[in-house]
Amino acid sequence: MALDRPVVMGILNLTPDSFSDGGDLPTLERALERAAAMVGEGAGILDVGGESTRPGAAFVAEADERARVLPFIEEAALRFDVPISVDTRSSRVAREALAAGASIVNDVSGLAHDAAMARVVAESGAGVVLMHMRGDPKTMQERAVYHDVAAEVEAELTEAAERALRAGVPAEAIVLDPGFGFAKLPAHSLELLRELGRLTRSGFPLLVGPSRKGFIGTVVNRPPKERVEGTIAVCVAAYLRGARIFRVHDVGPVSRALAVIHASETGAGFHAGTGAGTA
Ligand code: HH2
Repeated sequence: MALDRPVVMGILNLTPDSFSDGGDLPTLERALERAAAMVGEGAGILDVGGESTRPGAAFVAEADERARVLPFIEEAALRFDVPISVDTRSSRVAREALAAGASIVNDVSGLAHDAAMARVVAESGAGVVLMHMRGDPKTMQERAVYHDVAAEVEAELTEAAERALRAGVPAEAIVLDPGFGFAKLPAHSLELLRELGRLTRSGFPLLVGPSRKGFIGTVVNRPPKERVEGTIAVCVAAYLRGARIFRVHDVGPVSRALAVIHASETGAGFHAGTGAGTA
């Protein structure tokens, strides 16, 4: 996937227990309204999930996950002209989501959780986001031990990409993600952000998902919904270090921040005279 401009991926958590927005979208109608608002504010991808993967999150039965995401995907695929990504570790949920209209699988386990996932992705021709983590959401923080976090994340993401390629996923379908907050202490996420440029050496596009996360909270000392400025700061820094896809809740503010830094870096997307003022 060659990306010459930043793409914002809007988060739709259809879960009761996500760390920042659990229970915010209790009905299909509310979720579709939120999705429409996100597309209107510049989302280039909608990422829908039915399982919270925050540290310590409870296991979700596959039937519940399917019931949460499939009706939304069927309807959203008809209404919106942007790709839909399904945030799942389950190959069955992924297969059904792709049949319902999704075209990207966002697997926070990097194809390690479900042995059939790589094949489902390869056979469907879907895009795939391979995120770095260790273990599963219940135990991952115990495994947040690194000598050189960027080098270890790079090596483990390379293994995930090799798993995908061996299963027949084409290289152009693969996107890598350092997994901020997954099996990482706040200091690890901040160091990864500083060293993010090292992860572009693989040649795969880079996605980041810092939205409202705890490593931002430890710096600004604010609850999740008041971490938008911190999220923007991380996205802009990540953009400058080569990230091109940004998974966030606050689509409008992040899209506008990225439009400015992208215009400054490339001259693209500059509409002279359309600003509210000239000061
Ligand atoms: N973070 C979360 C979930 N999915 N996917 C990718 N690719 N990258 C991420 O950083 C990422 C992700 C966790 O955040 P959120 O969806 O807001 O919360 P929860 O897992 O509690 O639903």
